[in-house]
Amino acid sequence: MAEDGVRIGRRTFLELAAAGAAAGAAAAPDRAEAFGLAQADDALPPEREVPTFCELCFWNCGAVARVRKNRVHSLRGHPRYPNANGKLCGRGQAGAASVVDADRLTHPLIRTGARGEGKFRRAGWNEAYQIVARGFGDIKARHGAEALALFYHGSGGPLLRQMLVAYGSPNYAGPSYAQCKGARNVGYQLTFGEKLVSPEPIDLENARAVVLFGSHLGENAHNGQVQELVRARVRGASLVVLDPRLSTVASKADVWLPIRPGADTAVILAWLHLLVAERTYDRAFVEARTTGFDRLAAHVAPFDPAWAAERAGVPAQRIVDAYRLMVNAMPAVVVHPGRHTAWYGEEDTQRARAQAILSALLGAWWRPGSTYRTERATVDDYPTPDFPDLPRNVDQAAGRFPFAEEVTTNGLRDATRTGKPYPVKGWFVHGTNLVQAMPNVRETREAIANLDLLVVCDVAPTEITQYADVLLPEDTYLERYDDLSLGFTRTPYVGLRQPAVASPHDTRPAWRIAKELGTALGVGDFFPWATFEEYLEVRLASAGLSLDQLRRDGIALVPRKTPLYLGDGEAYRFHTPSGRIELWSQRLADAGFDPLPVWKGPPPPPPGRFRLLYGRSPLHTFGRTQNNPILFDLEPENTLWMSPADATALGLAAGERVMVGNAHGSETGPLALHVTERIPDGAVYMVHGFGHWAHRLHRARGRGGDDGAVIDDYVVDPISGSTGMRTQLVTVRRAEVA
Ligand SMILES: Nc1nc2c(c(=O)[nH]1)N[C@H]1C(S)=C(S)[C@@H](COP(=O)(O)OP(=O)(O)OC[C@H]3O[C@@H](n4cnc5c(=O)[nH]c(N)nc54)[C@H](O)[C@@H]3O)O[C@H]1N2
Ligand SMILES: Nc1nc2c(c(=O)[nH]1)N[C@H]1C(S)=C(S)[C@@H](COP(=O)(O)OP(=O)(O)OC[C@H]3O[C@@H](n4cnc5c(=O)[nH]c(N)nc54)[C@H](O)[C@@H]3O)O[C@H]1N2
Ligand code: SF4
Ligand SMILES: [Mo]
Repeated sequence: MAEDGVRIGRRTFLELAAAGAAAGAAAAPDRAEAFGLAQADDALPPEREVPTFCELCFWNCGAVARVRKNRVHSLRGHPRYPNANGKLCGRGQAGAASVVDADRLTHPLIRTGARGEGKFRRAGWNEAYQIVARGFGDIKARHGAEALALFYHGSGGPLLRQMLVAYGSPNYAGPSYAQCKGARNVGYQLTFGEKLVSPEPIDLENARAVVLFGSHLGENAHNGQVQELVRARVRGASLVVLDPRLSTVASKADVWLPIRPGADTAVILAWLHLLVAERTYDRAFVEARTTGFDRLAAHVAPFDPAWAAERAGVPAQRIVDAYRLMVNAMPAVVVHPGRHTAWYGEEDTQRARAQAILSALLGAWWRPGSTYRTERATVDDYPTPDFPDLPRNVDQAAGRFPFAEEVTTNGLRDATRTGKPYPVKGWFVHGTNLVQAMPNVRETREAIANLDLLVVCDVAPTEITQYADVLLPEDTYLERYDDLSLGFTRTPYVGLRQPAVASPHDTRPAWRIAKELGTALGVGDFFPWATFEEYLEVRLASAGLSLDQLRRDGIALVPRKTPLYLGDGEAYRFHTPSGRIELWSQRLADAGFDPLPVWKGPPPPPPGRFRLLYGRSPLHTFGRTQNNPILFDLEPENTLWMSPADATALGLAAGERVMVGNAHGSETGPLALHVTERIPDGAVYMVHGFGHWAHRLHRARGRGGDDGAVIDDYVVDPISGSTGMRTQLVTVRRAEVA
C-alpha cells in the first residue's frame, strides 16, 4: 500500500467528516480496495437511498444509506433527525465497513474447546435454538427462571428482554446503567423526581452559560450535542469546564478548572456557598419550587472558595470567576448532568445531587437556556398476553442499592460468582462485551466459569464471544429491522431502522431470534405477530403513522403535548415525595445516606503510582469499533498520557512503548507514551476500548491498551449500585522490546 495513498485517504476522510458531508471511505480507492468497499462505479448515483438510523453508538443519528448492487457504498446524515442536523460523525460514516468486514460472525457456532479458547463448530439455527432451549429449561427447572440473566446494550435489547420476562426472570441489565449513567440518573431522580433520558434534555440552543464536569464533548462525539455546543459558543455562551485533563472542550473554555481528580463536589459546594452568601440564587424559583433550602444554606456555610481551592488544587479566584459567569447568565445555564458518571463510588450520586442542586439555585431547570421537559412520542406496545409475576431481582433480593433504577451488571455478576442471594446459572449476552465493559475481569471470568450456559449474540468476534457455549450471529444494523426508535429530543420523533441491504451470511436479526428462541422456550405467545412488518405496522398505527410512510421518510416528527418549559407562575407537582425539588433529601436520610452532598474525595496516589483516567476518542465507540476497517485505519491504537515530570521521574521518553499494571498483577499494553502537560502529575489517561486480545479480531488484536483490564479496585456506590472506576491506581513500566 503506497504511503501516499494512505495519507490522501485519511485526509479526504477527515475533511469529509469535518464538513459532515458525504461518502467517507468510498473516496479513498486504494484503501477501499483492501476493505472490499469501493468499486469503480461509486461515483455513479446510488440505485437506492434507504433512510435508517446509525448504531455505531447509541445517539442513533438518522442516516441515509446509499446502495448500489446490494452494497452500502456510503452513509449520509438524514436531514430531518433532530439529534443529528443532517450530519453523521466519523464513526457513523464508517458504518458500512462493518457489513463487508471479513472478521464478522457469519453463522451460528457451538463451542468445542474450553471456555475462552475460542474453538467452535458450525451449527444451524435450529440446532442452536434447541441447545439454548434445553439448557435454559434445565436451569429454570432446577433453580427457577430468575437464574437466567440477560445482559444487553443496543436496539435489539427490548425484544430479547420481553423474551426473558415472559420466561419469568427479572434479571436484565446493561453496563450502560451501572458502568455509565446510573449515579447521575439516581442523583437527578432524587432531586427532581424525573428520569434523565438520552439525549440529555439540555437547552443548549438557548444557553448563555454551559458548565461541564468531565463531559469531554468533542472527544465524546454525541453528534447533535457537540453541534449544539459549538453553536452556543459561536453565539457567545460562556463555558466552564472542570477536568483534571486539558480536554478538547476544556481548551475552548472561558474558565477551565484543572481540578484534582474527584474534587468536583468540593467546587460545587463553594458555588452553592457563594450563591447563598451573596444572595444571588434565584429566590423566586427556590421559594416556589424547592424544599430544604434552609438546611442547605446552613450546610454550605463553611465551604467557601478558599476551602474548595485547597481541596481541588485550583486558585480560589478561578472558582469565583466561573461562579460569576453562571450568575450573569442565570437562569439560562446548562449545568450538564454528565453521562458517564461511574467514577468514584458513593461520591458519584452525591456529585450528581450537587449538580442538580446547583441547577435549582440558579433557577436553571425547565426554563429557557437550561433544560427542557422530557417527552416522547406515544406509541403503544404490540398487544401481548399478561406477563408473569416476577420474583425479586438479585439486587432487591440482596437488599442493596435502594434507589437503583435498573438491575446492576455487577450485582448479577456477583450472584453468578457466589450463588448469593440466589444462583444465576445462564446468561444471554447481546451487544455488550462484558469482558471489556465491566471492571475486574477476574470476577467476570469467575462468574462465567460458574455458568451452566452462556449464549452470546453479537456481530463481531470480540472477547465475550470467545467464552460462548452458543454463539448467535446477528445481522448488522444495515441489514435488519429493529424496534422503533422513540427519540426524547425537543421535538419527539419516531424513527425506523430498516434493511438497506440483505446479509450475505447465515445471520439473523434480534427480533427474529427473540421470536424463534422465545417459541422454542415455550413463550411464543408473547410474539404473536406473523412478520416484523406487521409488528411495526400495528405499533405505528397506534400513533397515527404507517410503515409505508416511515420506510419512505425514515422518521416522523411528532408535535409536543407538553410545553418545552415550565411557566414561571405555573403550578406543578414534581414527582418527589414532597412534590418539590428536593435540595435536602428525606429519602436519602431515611436510607442512612447523607441528605445533602458532602465531599470526601479520593486521597492522592503515593509516589510511583498513578490514578488511571480514561475517556473517548471521536473516532471510536467503546470497544466496538477498533476492528472496523476504516476506523482502524484512522486510529489503530490508543496512547498513555503522562505528565513530563512523571515521565522524567520514571526515565521514560515520549513515544516509548509502555505497560500499565496494578498491584494485583493485571497488566495491559504495550502502548505508546504520550508525554504532555495536558495531564497533571500523578494521573495517566487513555482512551477506552483498545487492547483487544480476541483471536479473530485480525486488525484490532494486540493494539493499544485496555483500561478495563487494569481496573480491579472498583468501588460500588451503595446508593445507585454503579461501579466507580477511577479509583484504580496503576504503575507504568517500559515494555520489553521484542
Ligand atoms: N466518540 C465517542 N463518543 C461517545 C462514546 C464513545 O464511545 N465514543 N460513548 C458515549 C457514552 S455511552 C458515554 S457514557 C459518553 C462518555 O463520555 P462523558 O460522559 O463525557 O465521560 P466523562 O467520564 O464525563 O468524561 C471523560 C473526561 O473526564 C475527565 N475526568 C477524569 N476524572 C475526572 C474528575 O474527577 N472530574 C472531572 N470533572 N473530570 C474528570 C477525563 O479527563 C476526561 O476528559 O460518551 C458518549 N460519546
Ligand atoms: N474501563 C471502562 N469500562 C467502561 C467504560 C470506560 O470508559 N472504561 N465505559 C462504560 C460505558 S459509558 C458504557 S455505556 C459501557 C459500554 O459497554 P458496551 O456497550 O457493552 O460496549 P462494548 O464493550 O464496546 O460492547 C460492544 C459489543 O457489542 C457488539 N455489537 C456491536 N454492534 C452490534 C449489533 O448490532 N448487534 C449485536 N448483537 N452486537 C453488536 C460488539 O461486537 C461488542 O462485542 O461500557 C462501560 N464500561
Ligand atoms: S454520534 Fe456518530 S456513531 Fe453515534 S449515532 Fe451519531 S453518527 Fe452514529
Ligand atoms: Mo455510556
